Amino acid sequence: MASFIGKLVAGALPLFGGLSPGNTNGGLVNYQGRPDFLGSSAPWGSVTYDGDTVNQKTPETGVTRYYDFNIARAKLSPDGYQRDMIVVNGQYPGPLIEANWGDWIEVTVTNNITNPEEGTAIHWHALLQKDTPYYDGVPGISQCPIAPGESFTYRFRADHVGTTFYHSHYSAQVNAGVSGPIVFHGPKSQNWDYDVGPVLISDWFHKEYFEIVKGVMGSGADRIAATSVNNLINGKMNFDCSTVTDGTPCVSNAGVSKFTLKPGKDNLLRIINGGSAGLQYFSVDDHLMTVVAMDFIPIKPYTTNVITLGVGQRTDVIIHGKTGNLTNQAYWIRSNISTTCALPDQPYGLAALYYSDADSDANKVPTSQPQDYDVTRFGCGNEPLTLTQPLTPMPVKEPDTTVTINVIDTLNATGNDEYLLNNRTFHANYNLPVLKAVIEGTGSNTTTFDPLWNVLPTGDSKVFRIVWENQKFDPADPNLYALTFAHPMHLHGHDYQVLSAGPGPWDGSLDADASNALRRDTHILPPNGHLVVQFETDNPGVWPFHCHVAWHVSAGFDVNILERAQDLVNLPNTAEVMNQTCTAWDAWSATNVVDQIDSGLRMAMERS
Ligand SMILES: *[C@@H]1O[C@H](CO)[C@@H](O)[C@H](O)[C@H]1NC(C)=O
Ligand SMILES: *[C@@H]1O[C@H](CO)[C@@H](O)[C@H](O)[C@H]1NC(C)=O
Ligand SMILES: *[C@@H]1O[C@H](CO)[C@@H](O)[C@H](O)[C@H]1NC(C)=O
Ligand SMILES: *[C@@H]1O[C@H](CO)[C@@H](O)[C@H](O)[C@H]1NC(C)=O
Ligand SMILES: *[C@@H]1O[C@H](CO)[C@@H](O)[C@H](O)[C@H]1NC(C)=O
Ligand SMILES: *[C@@H]1O[C@H](CO)[C@@H](O)[C@H](O)[C@H]1NC(C)=O
Ligand SMILES: *[C@@H]1O[C@H](CO)[C@@H](O)[C@H](O)[C@H]1NC(C)=O
Ligand SMILES: [Cu+2]
Repeated sequence: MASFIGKLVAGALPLFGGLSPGNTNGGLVNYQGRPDFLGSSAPWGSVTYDGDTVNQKTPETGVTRYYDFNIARAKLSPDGYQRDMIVVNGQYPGPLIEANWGDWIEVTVTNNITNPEEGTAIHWHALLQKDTPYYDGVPGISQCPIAPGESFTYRFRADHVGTTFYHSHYSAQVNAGVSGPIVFHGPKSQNWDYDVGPVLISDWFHKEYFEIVKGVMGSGADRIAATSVNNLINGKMNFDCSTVTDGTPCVSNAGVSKFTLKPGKDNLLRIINGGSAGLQYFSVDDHLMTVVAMDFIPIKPYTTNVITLGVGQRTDVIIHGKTGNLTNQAYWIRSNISTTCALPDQPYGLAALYYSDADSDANKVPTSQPQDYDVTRFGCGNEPLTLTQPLTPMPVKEPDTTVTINVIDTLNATGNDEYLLNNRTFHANYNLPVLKAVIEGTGSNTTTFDPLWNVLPTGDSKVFRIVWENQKFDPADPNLYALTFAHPMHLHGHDYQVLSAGPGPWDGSLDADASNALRRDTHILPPNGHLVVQFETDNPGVWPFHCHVAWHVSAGFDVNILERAQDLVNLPNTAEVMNQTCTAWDAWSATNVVDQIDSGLRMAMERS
C-alpha cells in the first residue's frame, strides 16, 4: 500500500494541477464555503426541521431558483486518463444546485447529446416530488426520455434540508458523468461554523458506459464483470498511466481535490456516494467525524473514524478543526471502496486537507497515516440501526400490508444476467411511461399492467411494509450465481423507516428501536441477508424502489410502487407535462433506433 500511494504521489510536486482544470473537470470544480442560506435572511424564521416528511410543513418562500442544464458529450480526463463523457454544462461533476428550504427550483434540461444521439432524463435524488410526480425524471416511469435536440423544464420543491445529488436515470448514463450535488439550506439540527460543501465520491471507469453494460449483460463467455479502475473525490484523483498501452492520452499526477478547514471551528462536510457500484468507507486521517445527518434526516450525533456509504447515500459530518501548529500539516481524506463487497481494481480515493491559517506551502503533500478501522463488523451493510437514530422520533406503526420480495440474480433463457424480484424483472417502455399508462387508464389496475413494468400497487394500504430477501434460495439451480451482492436500495418519493437489516432471512423482529427507527431514502440490503422498510402512503405517484448499483438496475432490479392511483388520475397537469417529452420521443424513436440494451433505467436489452 505504501508503494501504491508512493506511486500516485511519485515525484510528488506538482501533485495538484498536473493537468489544468479545463482538461480534468471541464473547469474548476469548487463547492466550498457555502453560506448558511441564500439571500439576506433565513426565510424559515424560527421553524425547526425534523425531517418528518409525513407531518412537517415546508415554508412558503415565494422564491424560484432557475438553472439551465446543457447535457452534451465531452472529452475529459478527471484522473488524467482521457475518456468520452457525457456531462452537464461542460463540467464533471456538474454544477451545484442550491436553494433555501421551501424554494421552488426550475431546471431547463437540454439534450445536446450528438454523435451518436441518445435520450436523457435527470432524477433529483431523494426529493419527494409531492404533487409533481411527473418531474421525478425516470424514463419509462415518470416521463419519456428527453429526445435529442429537445428541452424539458423540471419544476419542483426544495422539500428537505440537507444534502443530495442529481443524476441521469437514462440507462447507465450517470456513469458517463451526468451527476452533480444539491444543497438545501435550512434550520440546522446541530451548530456548525463553516460549510465545507459537497464531497462527491464516485468509483471510476475508463470504458464508456454502453460498453460496460454490454459486458455485464452479455451471455456466457461474452460476460465481463464491471470492474472500477479508480475512485474520485469531487471528480479528481491520480492514475498510474504506465499501465496504459493503447495510446489513450493519459497524464499521471493529474491532481487530487483539496479541501480547507477553519482551525478550531466546527466544519461541515456533505459526503455523497454518487458512483455506479462501489460501497465506500470514508475517513479523514487524524480527525474524528461527528455524524449529524444521514440522507435528509437529522441524526442523534455520534462520533466515529469511519462512515459507510452505499451508492445513493449521503452523510453530513462535522469535523472539529485542529489548532496550533497542527494546522500547518496537510492530511489525507480517504475513501476506500470495499474490496469484498464490490469489484474495484484501484479502490483508494484521496483528497488533501489543509487549514486556512497554514503558515507554509498550501500545496504540501500529506504524510498522515490512515485511520485504523474494522469494516468486517458492517458485513457489507451500513452502520447498526441502534447507532443511527433520528433526532426526532417517529414510532413504528403496524403495517396494514406487508409484501415480501425475494431477490435472485440469475441467467435467463438466453444466458443474460437478470435480476428476478418474486420471479419478475423490470424493463422500461420508453414510449409509454407507467405514470402515463395510469392516467390514461390503460394500466390503472393491476390486471392491465405489462408484467415487465413490475408494478406494485399499494391499494388502500396506509402503512406499507416491504421485506427484501436477498438469499440464494435455490442452491440446486445452476443458473443462480453462487454469491449474492450488497444492494443499496433507493426508494423514490419517500424517506422510509428502516426496521431491520442484516444477515440471513428476516426473523420478524425489529433491529431498530420501535420508538425511533432510522429514516432515510437509501439503505443497504446485505448479501445473503434481508432489509425491512416501511412508509406511509402519503404521496401519490409511481415510485421506483431499486438497487442503486447501475449494473443491477440495468439487469432489471426495480419494482415500481404505484401509490394512490386514483389521486394520480385526478392530479392536474399530468397529461400535458407527460406529453411534452412523449410527443417528441415518439417522433424521434419512430425514425431512430433506440439502443436499449438494458432495463432502461441504466440500460436494457430489447425483448422480442
Ligand atoms: C451543445 O453542445 C456543444 C458542445 O458539444 C456546444 O458548443 C453548444 O453550444 C451546445 N448547444 C446548446 C444549445 O447548449
Ligand atoms: C507543536 O507544538 C507543541 C506544543 O504546543 C510542541 O511540543 C511541538 O514540538 C510542536 N511541533 C512542531 C512540529 O513544531
Ligand atoms: C484505506 O486506504 C488507505 C490508502 O489510502 C490504506 O492505507 C488503508 O489501509 C485503507 N484502510 C482500510 C481499513 O482498509
Ligand atoms: C418462481 O417461479 C417458479 C416456477 O416458475 C416457482 O416454482 C417459484 O415458486 C416461483 N418463486 C416465487 C418466489 O414466486
Ligand atoms: C380493471 O381492468 C379490467 C380489465 O381491463 C376491467 O375489466 C376492470 O373493470 C378494471 N377495474 C377497474 C377498477 O378499473
Ligand atoms: C398531447 O399532444 C398531442 C400531439 O401534440 C395532442 O394532440 C394532444 O392533445 C396532447 N394532449 C394533452 C393532454 O396535452
Ligand atoms: C434475457 O435477457 C436479455 C437481456 O435483458 C434479453 O435481451 C433477452 O431477450 C432475454 N431472454 C429471454 C429468453 O427472455
Ligand atoms: Cu444491486
